[in-house]
Amino acid sequence: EKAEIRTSLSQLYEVIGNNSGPAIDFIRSRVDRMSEQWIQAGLRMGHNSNKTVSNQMRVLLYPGALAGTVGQRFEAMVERGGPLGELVQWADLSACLIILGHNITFSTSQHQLHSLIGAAPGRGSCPIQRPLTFDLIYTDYHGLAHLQGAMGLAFQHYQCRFRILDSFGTEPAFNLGSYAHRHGYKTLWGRWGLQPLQYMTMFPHTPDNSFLGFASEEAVRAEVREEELESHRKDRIAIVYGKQDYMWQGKSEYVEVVSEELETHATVFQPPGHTSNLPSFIRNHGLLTQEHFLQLLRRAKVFVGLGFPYEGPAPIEAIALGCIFLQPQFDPPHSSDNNDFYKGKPTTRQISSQHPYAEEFIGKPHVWTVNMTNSTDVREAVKAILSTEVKPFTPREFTCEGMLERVHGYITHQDFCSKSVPVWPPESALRVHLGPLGQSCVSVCRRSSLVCEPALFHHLNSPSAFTRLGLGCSSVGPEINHLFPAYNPWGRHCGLQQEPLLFSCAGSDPSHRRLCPCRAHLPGQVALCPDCI
Ligand code: U2F
Repeated sequence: EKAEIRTSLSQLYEVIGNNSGPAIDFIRSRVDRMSEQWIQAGLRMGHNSNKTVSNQMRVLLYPGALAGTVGQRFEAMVERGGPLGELVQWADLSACLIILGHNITFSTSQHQLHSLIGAAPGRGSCPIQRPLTFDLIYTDYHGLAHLQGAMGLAFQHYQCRFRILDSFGTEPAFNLGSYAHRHGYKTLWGRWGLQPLQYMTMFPHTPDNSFLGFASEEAVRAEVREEELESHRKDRIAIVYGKQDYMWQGKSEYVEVVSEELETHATVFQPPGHTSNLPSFIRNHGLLTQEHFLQLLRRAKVFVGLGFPYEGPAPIEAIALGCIFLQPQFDPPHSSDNNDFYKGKPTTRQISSQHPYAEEFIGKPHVWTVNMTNSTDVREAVKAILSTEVKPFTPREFTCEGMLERVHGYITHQDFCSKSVPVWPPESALRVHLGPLGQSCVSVCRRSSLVCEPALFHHLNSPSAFTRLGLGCSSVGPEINHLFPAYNPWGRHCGLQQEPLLFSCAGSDPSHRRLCPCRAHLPGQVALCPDCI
C-alpha cells in the first residue's frame, strides 16, 4: 500500500490517546496548536507531484525517556522547568508521520512494549521469537535498552529498523564499542554499533548522523489576515531564556545591562511557597504553557540566552517570531573534555556558544553572539539590536514543509537493512575534497558551502581515489581508524577504511589529510541534496 498525504491529524489523537501524564499533555497540545500549519504544509507537499511516493510504513514510536523509572523522573520535571526539547521533537515527528500517511503506534509503556514486540513466552526458559510487525521503530537511547530487554536475540536481527532520537549526536568513533574501548572514546551512551545515520539529531550537528530537527511555530498564522500582520511591531521588552533559578547564577551583571535598555521578563519556574532569587527588576511569569510562552515571544524584541540550556528549540522559535537572539560566546569552547553537561556524551564537538546552529547557520541580524563578561560589549550589542529591524525568519529546514520533505526523504531512501553499500544519495552528488592537515570533513566541506555526506565515503575508499587527487602513495593499506580514508604526507601512506561503521565526517588529526565526500544541499535544508528526493 502506498502512503498518501493525510489532511487531518485525528489519527494521532487516537494513537496517543492511551498514554497520559504531563509529557503527553505537552505533546498533544503542541500538535493541536500546530495542526493547521501541518495540514497546509502537507497539502503543499502533495501538490508538488514529482516527489517519489513511499510505501505505507508500520511505525512504532517509543520515547524511552518517558517510560519506566526514567520516565517518572522526566514527567515530574515537565511542569517544573525541566527539558522539553525532546518532547518538541516527539510531537513534531508524530505529526509528520501522520501527515505523510504512515501507520503509527505510540507507546510510553515498557509493559506494552513487551506485548507489541516481545518474544512470546515459550516452554521453559526458551522464549519464542515472533516476526517484528513494525517496519520502523523510532526510540531514544533509553528505549534502546528497553528494546534489547524485550526482544532478546531478535534485537540484533532487527536493529537495522531502529531510528534513535539523539539530540546531541553520536560520532562513529564512540558508536563502535570495540573501537571506542581501545581508543579512549568510551562513554555512557555510545557503543551500540548501529549505523551512525540511524541516530537522529535535533540540529544538524555532525552529518554522520541524520538531522531530524523539529518544526518551529510560524509567525504568520493561517487565520491571521495579511493586513493585520503589520504587527511585526515589537514592544521594548526582553525575555530571558532560563526556566530554572540555577541557570541565572553568576549572570546578574549581564542581565542588568540588558535591563538598562529593555523591560526584562522571565519564565522561571517558581515552586509554590518559595520566594524568588531573581533580581527585583525582573518580571517573572513563572513557567508558561508553550502557547503563552510563544505569545510572549511575539511581543518581545530580544530573547536573551544565559549560556544554558544548550542547543534547544526555543531560540529558533524566538527568531521565527521576530525576536533577535542575544547569546554568550564560549571561549574556550565547551566540550565533553571541560564541561559537565557534555561529559559522557558521545561527541567531540566544540560548542562555541550557547547555540552554535543559531550562530553559524543563522547569524546576524537575527543572532548576536557576545562576550557576556564584558559589559561594554554587551551594552553596545543591545543598543545596536534596538536600532535593528528584523523580519521573522525560519530556516526552511525548521518549517513544517521542510521537516515533511526531510522525513519523507529519509523514509523513502534510507535503508540500513540491505547488505550492499548505500545507494542514496547517488554518486552524482559526490564532490571529493582533500582536506588540509588537522581538519575534519565536517569543516572541509562546510568551508566550500557543501556538507559532508557519510553515505558517499565508500566511493573514495580505494587506491584510485588517491590517484585521482594526484596523490602518490608509497604504501596503501586498510586500517580500522575513524580518520580513514586519509593521506599521511610524511610516509606518503594512503590509508583505507577497513570498517564501514567507522566512516566519519567528524574527526581530525595533525598528521592526516582527510579524503572528504562533500555534496551540495538545498537552500536552507542541509539534509537533502538537489536532485536527491
Ligand atoms: C534543551 O531543552 P529545553 O527544554 O531546555 O529547551 P528550550 O529551548 O528551553 O525549550 C523547549 C520548549 O519549551 C517551551 C518552548 C520550547 O519549544 O516553547 N517553553 C515553554 O513551554 N514554556 C516556557 O515557559 C519556556 C519554554 C534541549 F532541547 C535538550 O535537548 C537539552 O537536554 C537541554 C539542555 O541543554 O536543552
